[in-house]
Amino acid sequence: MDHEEEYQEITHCGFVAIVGRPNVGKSTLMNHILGQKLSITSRKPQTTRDQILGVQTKGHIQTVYVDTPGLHKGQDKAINRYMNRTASSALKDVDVVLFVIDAERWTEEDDNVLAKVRYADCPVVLVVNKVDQLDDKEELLPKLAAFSEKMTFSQIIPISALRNKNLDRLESLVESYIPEGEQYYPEDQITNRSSRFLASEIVREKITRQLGQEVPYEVAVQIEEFVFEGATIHISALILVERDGQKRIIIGDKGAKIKLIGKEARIDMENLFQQKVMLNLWVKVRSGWSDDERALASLGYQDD
Ligand SMILES: Nc1nc2c(ncn2[C@@H]2O[C@H](COP(=O)(O)OP(=O)(O)OP(=O)(O)O)[C@@H](O)[C@H]2O)c(=O)[nH]1
Ligand SMILES: [Mg+2]
Repeated sequence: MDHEEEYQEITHCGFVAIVGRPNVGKSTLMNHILGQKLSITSRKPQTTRDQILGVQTKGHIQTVYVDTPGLHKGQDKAINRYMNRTASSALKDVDVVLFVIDAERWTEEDDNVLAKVRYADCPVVLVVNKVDQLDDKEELLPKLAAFSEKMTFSQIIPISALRNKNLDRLESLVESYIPEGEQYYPEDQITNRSSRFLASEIVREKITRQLGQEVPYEVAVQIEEFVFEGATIHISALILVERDGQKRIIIGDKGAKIKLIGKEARIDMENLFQQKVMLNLWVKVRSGWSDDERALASLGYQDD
């Protein structure tokens, strides 16, 4: 017998889709499990637009979390169709599905998600998030009982992603479903996304967080320059909006708003890249980009 083979360590590797309607805390959950901010988050729905992988390698187990855009209805631009398609496709070829809901209430949009996860051919775990927001803790048990009627879930786990409550239990459960297999990513890799992509998302997060209701959905960010010069990364980002009024809002009075967005984005980039960053932001109007398939593809919103 070949001794090398005999002593070879058995490894595990698997994919975990994080799905749910917008704003339930999917990206917060992935970031908090990984202990690293990879996916942008905000109080507004439809923050995430793409699949973003978060890779966690703990010794012999590699778990690849797939954060997805919130599945939604009622808007039908090309960007909405792209987001819904992206989220639905994550349900294929994964080993576990985490169906995230808000403990506060089950909505029609959750029914819409349920209709999709029902046919997943792997275990589906219902993750009941934001339990910290329930005024009365007594409410939780009857709520969990009601949610359990929706379909036969493998498990139902109440958590607070933001407050790191019960995440260790969720992680152990997820790991129990990860099959044997060769690890897909090197152990020091944490995402499939490029630094350019992560930089553009950070800018989009700051815009989403800084601005009022109507602007965020119509903003895209394109990285024009990403160059290393000595110890500094020089980054130029172009912010695309749909209308002239939105450009004025983003720039703000005497440029105050865009200055703030730039400062916050730079701080996050320096944390993520562990390097000094010089960031330049530009705003441009490109009407109709969010409903134009070709414009979307040129901005990187295209199916793999
Ligand atoms: N109180 C509380 N807030 C939370 C919790 N988890 C997430 N949030 C907040 O909920 C909001 C939405 O969080 P996201 O992680 O962006 O939600 P998402 O499901 O990824 O949203 P989309 O990308 O738009 O689909 C943010 O303001 C989070 O801070 C939680 O456990 N408790
Ligand atoms: Mg998200």
